Amino acid sequence: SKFRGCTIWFTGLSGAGKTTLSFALEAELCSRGVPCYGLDGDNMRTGLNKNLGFSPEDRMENIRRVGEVAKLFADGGIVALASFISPFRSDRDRCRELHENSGLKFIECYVATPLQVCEARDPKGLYQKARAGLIKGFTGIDGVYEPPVNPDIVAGANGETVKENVRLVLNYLEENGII
Ligand code: GGZ
Repeated sequence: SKFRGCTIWFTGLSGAGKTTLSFALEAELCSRGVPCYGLDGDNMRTGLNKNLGFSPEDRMENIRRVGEVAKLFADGGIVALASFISPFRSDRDRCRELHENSGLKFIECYVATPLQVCEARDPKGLYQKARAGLIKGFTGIDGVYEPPVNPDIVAGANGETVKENVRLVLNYLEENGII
């Protein structure tokens, strides 16, 4: 194939736009004939990871399993698009190591939408519930989020449109010989 498999890992707060960006990117890659597959809470937490909640231990295990699954996709020549809060730096770093030990590229994309913007969007009303104390340990409210120190790509920090963010990631993939 003229394409290489890899994992693009989107990290950021709830409501930051990780899944939106990865869906738009998936559509664009598909239209160019690049094999790709989106992994997110909706398809991982309802199946393989349905026994996991949101304690720090469960999030660690969620990310560990997702990392292993993404690696299998990447190894199969597919661009795996993983969209998870993945709040802990060490968990993301372990996913990177797992890939690089197998000679696979791991691209960390920080979707850096500020908490204030995420909370104003509140598409599922979860921030409101977290503020009211109805959800404990909600990321950004009373749960930690450790931003990447040296992300490969930063999207969404300055109110870019989805289209602009898709462009940003595509440019990176082109410049790095992935597509
Ligand atoms: C954060 C939570 C929580 C808590 C439920 N903290 O906006 P969403 O709804 O779709 O994104 C959030 C999703 C996070 O799942 P992840 O698998 O990405 O998380 S992690 O990487 O930390 O394992 C949110 C919902 O689940 N949700 N409770 N306490 N987000």
